Amino acid sequence: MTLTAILITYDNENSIREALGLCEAAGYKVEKIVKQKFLNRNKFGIGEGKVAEIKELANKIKPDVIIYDEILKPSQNYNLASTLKMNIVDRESLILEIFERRSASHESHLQIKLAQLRYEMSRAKEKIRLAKMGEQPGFMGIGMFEADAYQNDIQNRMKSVRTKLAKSGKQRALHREARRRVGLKTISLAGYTSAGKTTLFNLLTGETKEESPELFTTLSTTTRKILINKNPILISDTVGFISKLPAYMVEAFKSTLEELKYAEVVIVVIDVSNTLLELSKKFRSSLKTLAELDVDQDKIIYALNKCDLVSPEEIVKRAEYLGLGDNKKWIPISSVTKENVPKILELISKMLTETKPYVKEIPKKPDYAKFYED
Ligand SMILES: Nc1nc2c(ncn2[C@@H]2O[C@H](COP(=O)(O)OP(=O)(O)OP(=O)(O)O)[C@@H](O)[C@H]2O)c(=O)[nH]1
Ligand SMILES: [Mg+2]
Repeated sequence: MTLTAILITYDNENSIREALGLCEAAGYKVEKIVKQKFLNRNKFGIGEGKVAEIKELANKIKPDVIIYDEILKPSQNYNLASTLKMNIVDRESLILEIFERRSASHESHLQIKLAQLRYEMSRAKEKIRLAKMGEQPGFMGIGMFEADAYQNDIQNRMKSVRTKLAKSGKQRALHREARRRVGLKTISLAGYTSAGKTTLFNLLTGETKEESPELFTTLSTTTRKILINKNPILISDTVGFISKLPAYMVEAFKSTLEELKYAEVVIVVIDVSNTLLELSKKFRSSLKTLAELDVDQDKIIYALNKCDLVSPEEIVKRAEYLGLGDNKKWIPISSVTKENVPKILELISKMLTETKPYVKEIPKKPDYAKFYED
């Protein structure tokens, strides 16, 4: 059964499109879109007048939930939910819902579990704080002792998930080390969700991994061996980025995204068919995430993918707009028509001969463990 929703989002085409994509990926049917210039107001996120309007709308449409395309503070969520008498799903929990629906591997299950527990924890802390200040009646109808027990329980569950994740991180490190020993180099595909990473991956490897216009199609890293100029190379496909993703979600996905840090070459796949505004927003967001993951700028190649949809002159303009103009490491490609794919392989090959395999001693206390500490 499909759940229905009223979507509250920003008043511009790109935000609306992305929000609709997220709703669809999470399995909601949007009955009505409410557009707002500001979603960061104090009490409800939106103005009080608008809340009244939405209440009326909700009475008429009777959706299952209200989707709010911003990260709401727990107090704002509470205020909206209690005034509208409806379940509010903010951007953060919407993304969590998608990840939960899509996750297939054991590791991504764990990562999502950790992200959910962190989400629950931040809400619990805020609820308890408000209950202490007397601003909210009780804590889910239970007393302070139970509230403490509840927090401890979340903490314990987080600890157990972290231990399991650290274990799989360790496993990955061992695999990397083994690959390094036999001199295998790795290239990784990264970029905003729906840029075409998996389509390029499938083209290069002959794989048939799922590619789709839906957001977050890929949620776990896949690695395959290919030959470039007769040299065996490993190539991996990774989970896509998205803007306004809370830092702890990047944290939760660190052990799979970590592959990017250790890869000799990172191909940042960009959907060049996006509008300029969208293009720069996604580009900035991707660079920010790569920086958070400690990925060295020098080993990045930019693949301006979907060049079959844009004229060559326009592509040059867009590359300049992104500040890539003088950078020699960008190439327009199409993973569908295969245009310039041999060219990008050549560039990769050249970079690989110039780089030494990423050498890193395994530290005594593995550094990936720190990602899962509080
Ligand atoms: N026209 C055109 N479409 C493309 C190209 N590359 C990918 N696509 C389409 O773009 C959509 C997204 O492609 P995916 O490969 O699933 O994108 P992704 O980056 O792996 O996305 P996530 O796994 O969600 O992060 C699909 O519908 C592809 O068919 C291209 O070069 N040209
Ligand atoms: Mg993909």
